[in-house]
Amino acid sequence: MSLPVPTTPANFLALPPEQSALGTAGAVVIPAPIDSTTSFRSGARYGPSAIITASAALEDYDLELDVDVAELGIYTAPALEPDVGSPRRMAERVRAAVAYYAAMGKITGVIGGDHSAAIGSAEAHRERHPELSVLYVDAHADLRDAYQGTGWGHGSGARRISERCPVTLVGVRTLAMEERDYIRQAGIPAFYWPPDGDDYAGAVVDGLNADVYVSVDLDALDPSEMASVGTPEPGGMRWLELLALLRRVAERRRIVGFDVCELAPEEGPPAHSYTAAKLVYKLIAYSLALGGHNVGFGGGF
Ligand SMILES: [Mn+2]
Repeated sequence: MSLPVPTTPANFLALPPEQSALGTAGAVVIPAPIDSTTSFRSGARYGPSAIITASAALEDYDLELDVDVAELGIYTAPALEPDVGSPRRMAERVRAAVAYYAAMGKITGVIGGDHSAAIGSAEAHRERHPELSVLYVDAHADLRDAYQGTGWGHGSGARRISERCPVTLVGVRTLAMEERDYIRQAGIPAFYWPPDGDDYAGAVVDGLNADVYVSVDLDALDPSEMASVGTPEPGGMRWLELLALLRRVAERRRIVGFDVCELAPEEGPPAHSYTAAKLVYKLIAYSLALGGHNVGFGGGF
């Protein structure tokens, strides 16, 4: 027997059991509260709980897509336990968790946590989709072979992924010379910010394969709209510019999984935790209601 009074479920979007059960969920949100590899301001370990708390305030109905996102079904997985002794073992832990839910046919969304979570998450999807493209949205290139003693930290995420499958960088506006050299040598497509063409999103999408994994470091956004990150970088993407890009990807390709990383809620205003939660919500809606995963919502968008 359940408690005979209204309650607020402690899951993503505060969904009742019928909309948050694993069996019927279209998407699984996987909290990864890790920040042992952050290099400047830490606190991303508090990101997943801040995102889930803020998500309770989101409307289930998405005005842009004319879709009730709650009806898509979102299961919130138990938070992964950090392995602070080894970023490499942590990457394997994330990979195994994402693989577990992806094998059920779910869209997986890892919520960080620092951006090292992208390594294992992208790898789980690459194993399922050999032709996977990774869209890596970040103010930084994350292409260092190793940084501060590990090659599996948040400064090396795109580098490790690029060794397994194609990576397209978007939003980058600061770079180490080592990273510049690697981009040239390995031929990594890098769409720097601000964009220099008229159709930034179109040019990005044209280079992606049919199945796409989307990895978002929230510092890709401008600090005016997203200050709650460990390494803020001025001159970034605006919220609506990021959404327009992600929507275009979802319309023209199939988003099979994603991560949203680096929310350090104590580094910025509470409003920015809400922004991070809304990005997770938007990625779920785009992934499931547009393009290759369209679950059959009638008309309207
Ligand atoms: Mn970054």
